[in-house]
Amino acid sequence: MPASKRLFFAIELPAELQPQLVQWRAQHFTPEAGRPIAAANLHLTLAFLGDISAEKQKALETLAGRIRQPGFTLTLDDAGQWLRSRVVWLGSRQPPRGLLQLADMLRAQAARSGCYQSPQPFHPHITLLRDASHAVSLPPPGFRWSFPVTEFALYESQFLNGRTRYTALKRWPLSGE
Ligand code: 2AM
Repeated sequence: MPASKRLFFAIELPAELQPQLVQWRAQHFTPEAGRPIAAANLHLTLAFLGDISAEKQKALETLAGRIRQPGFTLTLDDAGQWLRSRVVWLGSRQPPRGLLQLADMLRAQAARSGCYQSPQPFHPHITLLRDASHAVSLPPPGFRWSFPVTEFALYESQFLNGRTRYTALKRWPLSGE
């Protein structure tokens, strides 16, 4: 009997953007602000699935493969902190409609397949720091990165040797009509 995996759908950041964000983060947040997410782990979650069986994974992969949606441009120009979940994040002041539609579809498919979905509205974000339990001062506005999103992926979250590692298991193109 195969073990369950902890899975989520997400958007990967372009490889060249990862070091830029890490550098910007180091310039604007002190080490006491929180625990930085490793460059390779930076991502934008679309739908969190939790620990699911291989069978449910397969069913959700089939549904994800049926999504037909064009790509979109994602602009990162907003930052914030959620003290409740103790994260500092990067996001969009105006998330593109394509991003919200994609997340809605994946979250609806996940919910119909029995994966609990938070009733809170989807707020697309890239977690930069965890364990940020004290209010931090946020970088002044004016930062901005934009990149085309042409695919989304199913990720596995593993905790190995004291570290969290996210691995893309499967990718789907955002391919228009
Ligand atoms: P976060 O960064 O805001 O914590 C993998 O854990 C990804 O799934 C993270 O991006 C995390 O968002 C997101 N996620 C959403 N709901 C989650 C949950 N209930 N438990 C763990 N991660 C969750």
